[in-house]
Amino acid sequence: MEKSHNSNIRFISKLSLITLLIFLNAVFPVTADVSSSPTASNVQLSDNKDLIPIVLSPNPDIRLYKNFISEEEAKHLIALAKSRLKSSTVLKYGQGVADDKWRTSTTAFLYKSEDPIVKAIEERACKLLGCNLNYMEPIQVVHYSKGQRFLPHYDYFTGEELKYQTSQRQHTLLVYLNEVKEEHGGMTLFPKLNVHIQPVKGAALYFNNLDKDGKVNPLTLHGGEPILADGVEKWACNIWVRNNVYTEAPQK
Ligand SMILES: O=C(O)CCC(=O)C(=O)O
Repeated sequence: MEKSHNSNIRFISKLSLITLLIFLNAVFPVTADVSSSPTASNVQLSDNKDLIPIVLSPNPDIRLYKNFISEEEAKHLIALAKSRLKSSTVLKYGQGVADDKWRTSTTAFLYKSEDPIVKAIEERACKLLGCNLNYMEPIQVVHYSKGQRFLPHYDYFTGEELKYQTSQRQHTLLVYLNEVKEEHGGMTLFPKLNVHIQPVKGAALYFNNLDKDGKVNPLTLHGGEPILADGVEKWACNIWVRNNVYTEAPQK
């Protein structure tokens, strides 16, 4: 009882704004149009997972789903990624380039449905998001060690970068593959909303990068805070779903 109470506290920032949002959400259920987002109620997935959203923000639509993947699945993704890690990149003229002013982590690109576990995770994400598998980019695993971080940025494409894409990134599902203690940093931060999420193994952070009219939502600005201690790691994976069929090679 005490343990689960503490873990809930870790999920949700102690800051008053979040507390207020959660309170308001409980008292006045969110009425925002979420037609292009996963359903706001519990989702029963085909593999019998019952995912219960914790709503962190109605606009942009940000939710946390505990136990999106199992411990074994998290271990498997980390094992696949370990030998493939390279400096993480950001997009410049349609190409992924390393830029340590912004992003100092490492990334491993998985292949689409490369094995049954990866395929099961992709299909679970599709079921949750109500999307077609061919709208999804290949999963990218990210790894941070001490001092590594990703400054606040958008997942959607803007300005020049749009020219190099045939679709926009609509849904982000950031799945935490290990737990990072609060005192060790590594939070995902939405600075315009004052929302912080501490990584908890197996949990998936969902947010919709587009608003209900399909326009990009600047409130989705987010980043990964630095890891603060020697020997501490953060592992996560990005599952991005486009607003149309994904045709490009994986880039960022
Ligand atoms: O590491 C995080 O918490 C955020 C990662 C992120 O924003 C990204 O990889 O695009």
